[in-house]
Amino acid sequence: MTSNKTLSQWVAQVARHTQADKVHWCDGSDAEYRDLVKGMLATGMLAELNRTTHPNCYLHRSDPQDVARVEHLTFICSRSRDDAGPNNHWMDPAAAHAKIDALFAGSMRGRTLYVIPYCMGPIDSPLARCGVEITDSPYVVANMKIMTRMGKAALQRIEKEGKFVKGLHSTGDLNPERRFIMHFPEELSIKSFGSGYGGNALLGKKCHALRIASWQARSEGWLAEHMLIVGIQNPQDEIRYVAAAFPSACGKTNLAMLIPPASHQGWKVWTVGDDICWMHLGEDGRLWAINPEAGYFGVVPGTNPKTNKNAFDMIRHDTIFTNVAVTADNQPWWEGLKDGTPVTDWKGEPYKPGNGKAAHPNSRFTVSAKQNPSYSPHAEDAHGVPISAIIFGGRRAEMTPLVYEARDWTHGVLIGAGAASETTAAATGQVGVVRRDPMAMKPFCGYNFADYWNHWLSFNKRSSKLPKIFHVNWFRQGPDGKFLWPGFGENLRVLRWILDRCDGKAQALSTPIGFLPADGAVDTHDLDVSAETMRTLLTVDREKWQAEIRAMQEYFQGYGPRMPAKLLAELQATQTALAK
Ligand code: OXD
Ligand code: MN
Repeated sequence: MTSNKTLSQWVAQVARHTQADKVHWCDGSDAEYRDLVKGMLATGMLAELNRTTHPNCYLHRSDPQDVARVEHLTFICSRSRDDAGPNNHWMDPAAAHAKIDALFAGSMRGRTLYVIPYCMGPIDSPLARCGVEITDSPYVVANMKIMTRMGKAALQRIEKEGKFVKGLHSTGDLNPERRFIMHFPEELSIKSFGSGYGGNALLGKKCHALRIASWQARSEGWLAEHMLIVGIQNPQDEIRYVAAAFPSACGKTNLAMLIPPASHQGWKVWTVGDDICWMHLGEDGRLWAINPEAGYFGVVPGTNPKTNKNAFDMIRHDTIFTNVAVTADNQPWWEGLKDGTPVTDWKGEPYKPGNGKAAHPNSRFTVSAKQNPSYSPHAEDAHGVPISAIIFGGRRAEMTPLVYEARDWTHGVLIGAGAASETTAAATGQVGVVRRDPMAMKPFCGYNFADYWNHWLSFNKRSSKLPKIFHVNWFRQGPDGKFLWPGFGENLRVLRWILDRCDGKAQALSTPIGFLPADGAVDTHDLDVSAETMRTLLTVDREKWQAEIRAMQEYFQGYGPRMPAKLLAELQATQTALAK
């Protein structure tokens, strides 16, 4: 099936070990996708949704114990424990292989083994990287078809380059006791067992494009980040690109598809990516970004024509829904959808109001990026798009201002490294707890954060044309628990301030934590937010920030001697300024 010996031998060895019934090499064609869907409809793995309102849309209900990423079962298996760092769970590679290989033994008996060659990034891009996922889940194959450039063209590229990331996946018996997501960065390989859920099972996404790619990126001098990429076009038709890192389920997809409010005639937003961004230094010294993915695996709840009309329209056809509820006429339904009434919940049981959510809070849509009305005509550019600003963000009910700007690159790296956010339903565990989530990469950095920050800092020596760095927080709440900032389309006002700062135009005040917009510098015309609320959103509470700096110091101590001295000095400078 392939001229690449490593690949054919690996497939044969896995087929023997897992005792798969059949081997299917995926060609990535639409006909193959249709056959897979047909097969899954027959076994009940998929259910067809209302053909008239949602043509070619299907519902998958995952095992109720398998609905999110499992960070506690995710391991980086580097030879040295210190290379994985305190930010990762670590296992010795030989022990990890032995443990997981025992689970794979015979696990595909009675099943088809699918071989999925895929390319992360535009197929002709020198910045793209290829992989092959072996899986026994047709649901994974269908999702990978939407999320990556999969099939023939990817296999041809692999045969030409001879190098690919190996990903082995089996759903096993979905027993959480026998579930592991293991990464072997030195071998460029991944083994995932016991889960069929997105981030654990679609190995091109978090496992390859972030954990393995971040490791590769460090050794090759680029950055693999948990960031959206968006183009902002002003009324003069100039387009500027920003990359923004937010933890999971904090609105990356919404920001990437933002619809300018009525007050902003002539503005337009173009989506390049909604989740992952690979950035390389161009010959011109700027950072150029590609989106390695070809589709979106987005959080459904909250999507409606007001919050994200582009997403709402885009998921009305040719979409796989996972763990949403359904209405009496078989339409998908989720919390935050203004119309319709759920009759069956995400587990497939009759929905009883007052008995929990109808759709799972981490229910998802899988859809091709090409269905997005704001899909950028430059999303397939082989060299990527130039980034003017990098934005870090988190979900913080208190303290963190709406927006602030780093003094310089090193300070920007500190802002990213010190970022924290309230946890969400995207991973199993408690929701709403503040945890440090540097660069929104806590669950995704494939190596020691201290080395990762050093890698970020090193770009300063390589270019004088790096993007400016900012931090935003859309989630500040008042004493009544209501959000102070309207968010969604209105976030364009903040993006405008950011881009104006990049052009040296907008007014800012220097504060101990960085530059904050001067009074009136964020345009609030036609916006129902009082001047007093704006002041609350844009002040630095020194006492709270002093406590925050102490929390960062404590966190950084956990990285011991590998911690970059430059970041500690920058933190010290902030602390001194706050004490004045
Ligand atoms: C995702 C996540 O699925 O971050 O994008 O969990
Ligand atoms: Mn994500």
